[in-house]
Amino acid sequence: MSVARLRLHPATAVAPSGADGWVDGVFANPVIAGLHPDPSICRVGEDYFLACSSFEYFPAVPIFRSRDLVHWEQIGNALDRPSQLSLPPTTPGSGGVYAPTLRHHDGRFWLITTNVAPGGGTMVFTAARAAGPWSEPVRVPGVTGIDPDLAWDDEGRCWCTYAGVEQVRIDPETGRTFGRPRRLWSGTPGAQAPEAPHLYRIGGHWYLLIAEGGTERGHAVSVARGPAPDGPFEPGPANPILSHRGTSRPIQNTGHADLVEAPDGSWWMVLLGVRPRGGTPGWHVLGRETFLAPVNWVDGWPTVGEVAPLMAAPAWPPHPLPASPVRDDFDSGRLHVGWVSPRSRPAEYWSVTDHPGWLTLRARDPSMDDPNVTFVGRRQQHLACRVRTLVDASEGRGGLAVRVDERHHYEIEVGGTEIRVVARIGSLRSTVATRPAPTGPIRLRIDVLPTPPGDWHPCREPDRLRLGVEDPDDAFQVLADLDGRYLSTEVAGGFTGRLIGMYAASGAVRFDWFDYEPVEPRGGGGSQVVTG
Ligand code: 6LW
Repeated sequence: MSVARLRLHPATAVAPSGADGWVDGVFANPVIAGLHPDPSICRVGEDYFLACSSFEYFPAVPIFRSRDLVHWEQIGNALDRPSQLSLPPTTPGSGGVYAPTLRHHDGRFWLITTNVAPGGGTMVFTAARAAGPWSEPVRVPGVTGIDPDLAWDDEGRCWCTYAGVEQVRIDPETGRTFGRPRRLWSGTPGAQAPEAPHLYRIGGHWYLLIAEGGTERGHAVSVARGPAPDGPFEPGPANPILSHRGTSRPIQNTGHADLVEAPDGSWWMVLLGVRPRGGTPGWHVLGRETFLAPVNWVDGWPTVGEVAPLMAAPAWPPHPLPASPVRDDFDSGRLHVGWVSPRSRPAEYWSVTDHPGWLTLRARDPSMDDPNVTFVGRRQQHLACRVRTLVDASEGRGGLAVRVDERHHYEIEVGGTEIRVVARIGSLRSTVATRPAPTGPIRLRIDVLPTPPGDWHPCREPDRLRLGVEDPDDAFQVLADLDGRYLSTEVAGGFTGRLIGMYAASGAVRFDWFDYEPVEPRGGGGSQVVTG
């Protein structure tokens, strides 16, 4: 690895500017920001496809496409019909759908994943197009571990390798398993949680890439190789090939990786990482995100250097995407693929056609504390952002919420004659501010403001959330200014991050539009450009 200090224009000293994460030969990490962990990638011709975990959210398993590995567009969700996935109200936060593997084989896309919710298990789905429609699930009851992988050998036999690390041969068309699962490799002696295996045939070897050390600060990627898909496997000489443990690097918890070869023969790794902020122990608020790093081969083993916020771009030209629009006007007659809801989103509880041009939400459970609250949200994907909505609560009660799970959320809501800010932190619930509500639709707003890195103190919060209303003259009236650490993974626990969205807690609540506006350069801090 070599580290070069690029002479960046002062305005771009933190990261390439604007929505484009690739400027002047430098790309910005993460490449898919916000709650998008456990990335799995495959390439078909010139296109790359990627899938992520989605936990208790529905629709599940977001699918992305890219032409250049840096710019990713969400093209669907693999599990977007209730017949494919059931997440009952007993599904806890961070339960549900874990780490998928996405592959293209024999002219079809294959996806294998685990629903850890009651009644779930290992499931295989197929699709002619990655955008869907995806098939109904084929259940694989003989695979009882998380993080299943699919790999085919030259005889067309399919090997399913999963956390532990164990392996069993399966028929992915029927879900039948052949023989008993076998322990393949336990990773580095002493390291916890050997998981996230991916098996590849590269050259004359079969490589087994795994994560180990747990998905927290000790997370790491290690590799082994052998002559056949079922081993025996010899650990790599330089394991772990990637870990940021014990470093002060801005990206932490690096692990759970997958490899892909580009058409030019270069190799790349997608992996999860987090961006902790604030004092000690550091709080990450966006969940585990997807990062990209170049892979070099040394003596037949893959190696990876530091995964940095700014890295030397691939050798091919960028394929940028149009910037995401700030506003969703709810005018298209359907919901964008990025909108998700906890556990389920029954058709009778939401509509963009009842009141054309408005999203109407009908209450189920009565508050954001409840598993089946009617909440439609999107991932918070930027450390600094501004979110606004125009809400008509004349027939109900609801508003704008930032949610990690049922026990960790802040919201500003309108109901009756009052606007109120509610904070739920663990078992504590408090109305922290109230104000009389004017008549007619009201503009609610939440600003997320990260603490500047220079403002360090051992107890400094990662960010602050300001919740309030916009007056007719656009002035922002802040009702509450809350510490963001309580909506972080380090406080809430689990595997997810923040969602921001709209909810109805009673009656019918209508939203004319929803704005999500990043107010920062990308890249998450750091001015060094790292090359592979
Ligand atoms: C996933 C496991 C992990 O199944 O976290 O970071 C679990 N790695 O591999 C949930 O995402």
